[in-house]
Amino acid sequence: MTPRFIPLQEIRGISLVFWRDVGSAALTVRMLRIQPLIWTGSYNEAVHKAIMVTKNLPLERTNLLISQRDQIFDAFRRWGHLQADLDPLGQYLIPDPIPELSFEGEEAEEARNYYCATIGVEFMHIPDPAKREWIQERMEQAAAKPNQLQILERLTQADLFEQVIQSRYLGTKRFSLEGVTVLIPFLDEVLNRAAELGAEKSVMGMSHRGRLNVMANTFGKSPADIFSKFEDANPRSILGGGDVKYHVGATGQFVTRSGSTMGLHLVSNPSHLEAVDPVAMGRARAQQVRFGEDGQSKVLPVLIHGDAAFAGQGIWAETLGLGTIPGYTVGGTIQIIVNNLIGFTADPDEAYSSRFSSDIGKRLPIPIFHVNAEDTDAAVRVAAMAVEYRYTFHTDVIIDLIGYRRHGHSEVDDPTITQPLRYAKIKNHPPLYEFYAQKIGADPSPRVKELQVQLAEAQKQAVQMKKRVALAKFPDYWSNYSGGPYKSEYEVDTALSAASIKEISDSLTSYPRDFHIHPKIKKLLEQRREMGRGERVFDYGMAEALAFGSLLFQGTPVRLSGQDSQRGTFNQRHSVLVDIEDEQVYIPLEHLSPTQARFEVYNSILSEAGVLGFEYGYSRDYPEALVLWEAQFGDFANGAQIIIDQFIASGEDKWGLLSAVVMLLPHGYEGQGPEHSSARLERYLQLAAHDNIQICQPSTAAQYFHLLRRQAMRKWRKPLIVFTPKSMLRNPDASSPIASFEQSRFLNVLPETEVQNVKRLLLCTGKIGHELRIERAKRKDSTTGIVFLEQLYPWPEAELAAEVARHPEAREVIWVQEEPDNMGALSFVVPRLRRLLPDRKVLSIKRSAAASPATGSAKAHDMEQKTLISLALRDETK
Ligand SMILES: Cc1ncc(C[n+]2csc(CCOP(=O)(O)OP(=O)(O)O)c2C)c(N)n1
Repeated sequence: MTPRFIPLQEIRGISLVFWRDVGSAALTVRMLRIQPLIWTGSYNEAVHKAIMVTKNLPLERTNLLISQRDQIFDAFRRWGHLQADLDPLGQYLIPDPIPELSFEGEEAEEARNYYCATIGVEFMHIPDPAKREWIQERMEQAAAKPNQLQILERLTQADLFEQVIQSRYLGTKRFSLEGVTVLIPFLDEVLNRAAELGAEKSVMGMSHRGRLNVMANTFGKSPADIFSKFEDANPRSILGGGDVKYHVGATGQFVTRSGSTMGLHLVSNPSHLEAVDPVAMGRARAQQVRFGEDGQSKVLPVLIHGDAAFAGQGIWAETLGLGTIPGYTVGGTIQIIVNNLIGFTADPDEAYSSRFSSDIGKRLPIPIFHVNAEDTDAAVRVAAMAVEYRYTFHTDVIIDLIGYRRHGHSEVDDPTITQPLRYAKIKNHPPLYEFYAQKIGADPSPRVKELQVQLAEAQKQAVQMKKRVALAKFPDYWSNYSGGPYKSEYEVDTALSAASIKEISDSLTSYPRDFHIHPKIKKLLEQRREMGRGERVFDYGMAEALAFGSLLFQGTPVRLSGQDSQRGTFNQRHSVLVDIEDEQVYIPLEHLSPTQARFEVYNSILSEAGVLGFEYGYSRDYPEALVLWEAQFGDFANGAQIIIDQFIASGEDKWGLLSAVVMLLPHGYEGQGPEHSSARLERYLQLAAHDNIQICQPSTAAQYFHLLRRQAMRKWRKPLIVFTPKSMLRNPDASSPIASFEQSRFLNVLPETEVQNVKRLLLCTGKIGHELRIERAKRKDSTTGIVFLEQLYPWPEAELAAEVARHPEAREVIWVQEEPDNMGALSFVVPRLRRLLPDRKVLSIKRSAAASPATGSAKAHDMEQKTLISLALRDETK
């Protein structure tokens, strides 16, 4: 028989031919008189090899032979997941007809068993052959039998927990895990395997679905505690504060199968789906840094998602993008989709534009395992594989546990209204523990009875628990810090001696002898050195470097990230020097002294929500560090609004959790258009209550220096929102002499110092104050006082009252702002001034109300600004 010659594909003149074995390939070669390249590896490798060899070979007569077994397996590795049995109810993920898989025979059967059973794996998009082979090898072998009795026990616990709540608290929201209770034995295997590979802790982020179940069954929280939340035992203790039971965080201990314990932390989570992802990652990273070199092995991050949220939420896409970026990597996260094939009432085809909810994950070279959540043994097998993969290759792994949802979205919803057929089917579908017991031939009923008794007992205890269960206990590294209301005892001396300033400045303006510095940076460093010696006034860039340097010297780590933060958007920072001959970098702040603390500065990915969430998370587990996030322009921070609203502003109120994260928001009206003018001060002021955050706008370089040092050095841990300058960065009016660093501290109010006989008092914050001063000098105005409000929140009432009292003749106190009437600090400040100064006339000057913060025309801006300033400096204010 003449072998047929069927080129599968042509690559640069090479025919790729799949053949059953090398012997018959050789025969073909002889018969067709071609000059072959024989290759029996996988299809991908053959293609790769073909491309490589064509560089050196005469092309027309070159052919490549691959065995048919490889061809078959290759097709199943590539497409098998599309024919896998993944949907327990068989409604949505119906196996697709795939022509590439229409093989028959023994080899096809074998491949089908590996790739089209209850595990479907997507991994052929990973370019690294070592990673593909790793998965291939594990998929193409018989599965080991797990401890099935133990698994049955865990499934029974998980299902019974939900059933008991369902019967005791009918119609109360809990977001049952039923339909995907496989999560509990799955997590067991993840944690056990991770512990075997060196993990001592796991930081987990998850949303509502199954959260209470995980708290009870994975974290070991007592069911009585959890049930007491259903009793809502002591509402008076949390009037106006606290959070719902399925959002609060938890700490716990997991006892591994070898008897060791692993610390678990479940990150507090707002309702906003996926918002917790970057926060959990930042927390994990901070904990890894605390461990030192081995940190990535010691702390395993796990994120648990819903299928609709995984596909839909942008913040998750941003977080996924942090994967292997040096400043943010956590060495791989186990990403679990608790996939019930529904999002509230939306079906998968309404929730995602692709077959799988997980498809966004394919943008990264990471594996995605889909598992039928009714094959618990398969899920446990995948759990072990996923963790081993993470520990081998240090990347994320996605596991899509595909099940169903037994009840409505919450237990108050009736799902038969929107998915009647589905829920008719689910009604008669046995719970997973029953299904599993049947599979392994065990009788679960005695254990079911026992658990029912235990859980009923726990519920009785819960009814009697009158006290509200205490909020999270902080780790020891929080013991030196406080939250709550501001107290004057939190003030600290932030001045530095001239000798220290010189010493620090000298090191942060030095670089190795053989470093080829850019001429502009050379000059900048020379000038900074002069500043440090008191020979030149300090600008903001140097004030910030000095603040960082002094803190590092004192042992306070500093971590700054944001887009282009190494250089600084306004060319002001230059924290990383680049050698102009070989692009090697040198970071002076890392070379201050052998005992200094860790300095990190990163150019972040182009994300706001993801990166700010990460830094907030980092600050939660590194209270000793100064952790800063910088927006490129302050306006862009609204891309991170969820993190600001749900964590930074309200985390302490809802969860009792503190953070001293710093947000640097470039702000100021300079004619750069609607999106490069305002950092939306009004938004932060609206979020301010109960001393939850600090909102400041330092108007001089020294004020900025003292503010940063105050934030790091005081024991009071509160987020700090700083409105930072742009044009004022190098402006002499905002520069400071060395003396301002040697004495004093951050002043919440900068008093009027030049004018003695003040008749009108202008009150403002930031750049406009300097512009008013310049214009006042031009006009030789000797009766208008200008006072800067440097801290807007907590409202510095006493300092302000004292300053106004120094100007008894000033009958008018006028708030001047660049922003339109409906923006800026006006609606926050003016009512407070009126209450504080009942015997003075309180007025305001601002742009007229507008829908966008600023004009798009630089000339229109100039005209507006002139009008604003001249209105402020005239008497006829209305
Ligand atoms: C950002 C955000 N948008 C909308 C909601 C309202 N919401 C709560 S749960 C839910 C459906 C979530 O579906 P899925 O992610 O599949 O998780 P499941 O509840 O099915 O486990 C929606 C839309 C929310 N909590 N957060």
